[in-house]
Amino acid sequence: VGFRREDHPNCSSILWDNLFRNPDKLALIGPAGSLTYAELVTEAARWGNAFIAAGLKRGDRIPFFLDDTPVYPAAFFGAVRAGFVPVLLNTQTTADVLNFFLQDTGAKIALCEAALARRFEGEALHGTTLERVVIVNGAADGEGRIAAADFLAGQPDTLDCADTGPEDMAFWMYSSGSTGRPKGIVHLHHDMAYTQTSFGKHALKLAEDDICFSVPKIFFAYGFGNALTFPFSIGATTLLMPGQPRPDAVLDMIEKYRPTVLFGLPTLYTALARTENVGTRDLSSLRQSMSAAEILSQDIYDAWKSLTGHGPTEGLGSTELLHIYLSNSLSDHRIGSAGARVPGYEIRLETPDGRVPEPGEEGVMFVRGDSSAPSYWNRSDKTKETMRGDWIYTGDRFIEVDGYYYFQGRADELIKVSGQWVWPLEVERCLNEHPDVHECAVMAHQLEDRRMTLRAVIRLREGRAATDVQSDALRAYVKTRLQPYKYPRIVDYVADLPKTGTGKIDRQALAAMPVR
Ligand code: 3SK
Repeated sequence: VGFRREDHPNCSSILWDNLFRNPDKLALIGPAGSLTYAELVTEAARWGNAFIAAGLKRGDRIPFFLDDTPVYPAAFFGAVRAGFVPVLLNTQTTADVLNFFLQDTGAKIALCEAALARRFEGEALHGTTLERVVIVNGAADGEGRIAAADFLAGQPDTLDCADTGPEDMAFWMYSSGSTGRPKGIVHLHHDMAYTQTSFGKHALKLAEDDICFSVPKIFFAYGFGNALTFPFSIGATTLLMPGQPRPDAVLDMIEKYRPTVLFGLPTLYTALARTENVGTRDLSSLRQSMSAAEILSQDIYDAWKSLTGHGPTEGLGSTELLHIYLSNSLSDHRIGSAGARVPGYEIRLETPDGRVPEPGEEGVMFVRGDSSAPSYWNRSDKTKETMRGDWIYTGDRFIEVDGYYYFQGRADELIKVSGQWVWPLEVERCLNEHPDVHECAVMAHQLEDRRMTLRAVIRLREGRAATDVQSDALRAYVKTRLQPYKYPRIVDYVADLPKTGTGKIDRQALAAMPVR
């Protein structure tokens, strides 16, 4: 893709280059405020200078426990330009995991959203090296806390770039990981620019007059690219929405700020498409919608298309690769496929016995591309499992047809029920097609006698009753569409499926929920 690492010694140039290109253009808009590129660069410079003045050393980590407001890009770009390493934390993190993050990063200073400040004390701070918490978008209370306005007071509004190189550590994100403790994923200074050269340029094709609206938050690699890397790389505008992205609030934002490109997950499109009176909302500003991270069903694709005139373009990425490496093209959607290889990435499928799959046979996916994280922080065991030479082992099983890849589930998900093998994902997809099902998750469940069985957790559509008759009807539906032994033995109902901070179905939380 014509990418030269040496051209990207510090990722802050993605923002700073706009000073020469279009200083008066709006870089960001939203309920928390608007800034032109010149104003955003000034803010970023003040943050960088404040971190230097606080005594941080090159490579020191700075945890960000922040919502999506103008402070996020300002503090991020200021920190990386000054040679520090922001660590983008999921704001739904519980105190025990937050404590692990703070210990793992060895941070002296962290940034915390005022509205989340109560979560950033007590158990979360116990035994950490933290000396100061900068409270953002609100007042500071208590020892060791300082309000951002005081932290930034008197700081110069220009900032020299630290003497970093393309291979230096730039920022981290933590994997949410389905099991075990999260892993710190280390990204380098050239990685952001690589995602722009690959996905941004070849798949997304933004123009300078685009307004990007990423409902997934900046701390999630998908949101980070959508809200910062891609719009700033070409001088477009990003719309930042703080707070809970409730469907009505997202629709209000679209009507008020008129974004041209929407980024979401299938759960968002499902919720939006099923919002009462959505047909009366003005979605005419949207010319394109992207979906990633989970599989998009045909009915949601169709529903979104009838509302906006276009179906969501589906892709798949990972935090290890920083952004998307498989994508449908904007003009050719293969529904049910995560897409084709994005230019700049190589894809390889491997069968369990190490072969290239025969046509129609599935294999586990490996991906290679220059935005891949070289390692997990302090986890040589996990680094060896995932980073295999230049290749990243994804653990996702796919079948390839005509260059398009179809997700078959995780490599470690196969379970034996009544002596026969079942992939839970196949059952989940089947149940999702039932007209009474709004959303569902199907997973393995271990019975008291240690046998494995299949459990479905279902949110029914409005007005459908969670009765034994309904459960029997759903089981019968699966039995007639798949091999009969694949029906879910346990059917549980919930008012809403729990979601991770990144908007995916929280399967760990579901597994911990008592069975009815
Ligand atoms: O889950 C995904 O598909 C994804 C996409 C882009 C960046 C990061 C992730 C995890």
